[in-house]
Formats: sequence, C-alpha cells, structure tokens
Amino acid sequence: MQIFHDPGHRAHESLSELHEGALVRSFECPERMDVILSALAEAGFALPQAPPPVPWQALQAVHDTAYLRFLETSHDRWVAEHGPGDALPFTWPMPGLRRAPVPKALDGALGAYNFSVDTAITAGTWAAATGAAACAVAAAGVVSAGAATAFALGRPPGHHAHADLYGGYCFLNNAAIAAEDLRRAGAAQIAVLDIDYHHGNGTQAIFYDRADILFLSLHADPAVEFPYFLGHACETGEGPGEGATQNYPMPHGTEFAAWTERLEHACGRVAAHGSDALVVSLGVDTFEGDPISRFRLQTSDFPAIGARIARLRLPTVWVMEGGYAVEALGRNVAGVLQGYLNDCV
Ligand code: Q9C
Ligand code: ZN
Repeated sequence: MQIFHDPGHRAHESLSELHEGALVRSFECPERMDVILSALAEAGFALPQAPPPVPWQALQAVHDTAYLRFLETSHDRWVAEHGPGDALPFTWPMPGLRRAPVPKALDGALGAYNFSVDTAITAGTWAAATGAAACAVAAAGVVSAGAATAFALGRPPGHHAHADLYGGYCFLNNAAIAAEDLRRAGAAQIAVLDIDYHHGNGTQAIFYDRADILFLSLHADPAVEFPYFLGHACETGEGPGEGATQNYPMPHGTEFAAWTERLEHACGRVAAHGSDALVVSLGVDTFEGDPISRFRLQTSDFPAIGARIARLRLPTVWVMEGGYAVEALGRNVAGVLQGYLNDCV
C-alpha cells in the first residue's frame, strides 16, 4: 500500500481552539502524524512518499475560487491588520443576515467562510492544507493507474469543509478532492464511506445533488454532537442525487456491535451501487479513549473494519480524517489498514 504524506503539515499548529469557553491548543495537532507514522513503520508498512504539489484544478474541482484565494491570503492579511497569532472570526452571517457579497474586510470574510470557532487559520494552514490535498490527489492517482489501494496520510483533515466553508479542523475537503480526481481519471461511479465519529457535513454538501457519488456516513447523532446542523437520517440527497446520500446517526455510548451493524448496511449499499472505486474517510475518533468523542470502539475492533471494507473488493483510497487520542491513534489507524490488507486478495 503506497502511503502519501507531506511533512509540511507541521506548519499548521493552532493554539486557538475555542473549547468549553477557553482558547486551548487544538486537539488536531502535529503529533497525530508522528504516532501514525511510527505505528505504520513498526507494522512493516512501506515508507511514506511526499506527494507532488496539488494541481490548482484539483482544488477547484471541489472548492469555490474566491474561497481558495481567501484561505491562501487570510493569515498574511490577519498579521498585517491584527499582528501575529491565529486568525479567528467574531461574527457570522446566520440566517436572517446576508452572506453575499462576502465582506471586503478580513474580519467579515472570516465569518462568511467559517462555521465553527474550533478552527483557526494559522501561518502554516494553507501550506498544510494544500499538502494534505496533494496526498489525496496522489493516492487517487495511483489507484486510477491500477493500484488496489493507497493511503493519503495528511492533516488538517477535510470532511467538514464545504465548497466555501471551513470548520471542524477542516479547510480543504481531501476526500471529495480524491473522489473528483478518480472521476476525472475515468471512474463513472464512486462511493464515499465516512467512518469518522463526526458527520462528514462538507462531503455530503459537496455531493448532495450528484448521482455519480454515493455518500454514506456513520457518525454520532447531530442532535447531540458536532456538527449539529447536518447529518440526520432524513437527509438522502436532492435532485439527481436523491437517494445517493445515507446517514447512520448513532447515540453517544455506541459500542462496536451496534456500530458494525451500520457498517454492514453501508457496505451492502456500496456493493449494490456498482461503484468503480471507493474513498474511505478514515477517522478513528470512534475510539473509546478519544478526548472529544463519545463512542466506545476498542483498539481490537479496528482491524475488523478494514477487513469488512476489503471484502468490497473495490479500488480504495484511504483519506485520514479525525482521531485525537494521540497515545492510541497510531495503533488504531495501523489496525484498520492491516485488517484491510490481510483480507485483500
Ligand atoms: N469543544 C474531525 O474529526 N470540535 N473534526 C469540537 C469541542 C469539533 C472534529 C469542539 C470537532 C471536529 C475531522
Ligand atoms: Zn471526527
């Protein structure tokens, strides 16, 4: 399994996550990559490769151009206006206010493009986010060229990012970028399976009206968990995409037995769909010890997830999403991928 990783992720390190009323160092931190890389090396995986720079068209296939230019320039603008430090908005265009035109002023534009104040823009955000997107494109590229699978091991994660919104630690939607790249290279039908603890609101929104991308998400019920405002079971797609979205919301405290029943159903949908390729949004924040999540999966459960996905027998691009229990994160990610490879013919 080829693994793509850009060491430039380290430049994105936020000290300004609004957590329980205080600004703290973000749970989405550079050490996450270190522990995953060591666990993969220890388990005998091939050394990761640095991806080529992400083509601008790959970003534009998913994201709004003005949003991309905003992300690229916003931290420099922040420093010029407010001085060094992380960029955070203070006001948002909630329904009843007007979002368009996006304000010229930085403080207004930050609110227009942000949906959650757990996510600050730092000096290294653009470099890191484009590096993670580059990993997704590189992984999709080798799978399009005939590899059975590849792993985009990047951060920041992506599944909460919409075409023109950042939040939930995500700026560029790496999984959606991978899916679009597989389509561009000739795959007619793609399935995106999102197993992160949180609903993949960005991926859902990006593909909501699309008949060529099946989006399935297993996650904590938005009635009780971030991202709160998307991810209910009644959301099934719209227009040509009607029926091509399925959500599996689950309560806090969900254990593997109940979780894997939903995985089984989702895999049944993938199998019935006739997908040419699969993108997995791989979050392991379903782990019992995750500091910001409330499911109860154990380290010993993760290989079975990989094994089930292997039995779909589809070309598969793995894209790293969440997982914040730094001590166990490496073992949990390596476990999924080892379970996948052991069951892969
Ligand atoms: N004080 C991913 O797993 N923030 N994003 C929660 C709690 C939302 C997680 C803040 C967590 C988003 C990719
Ligand atoms: Zn998550």
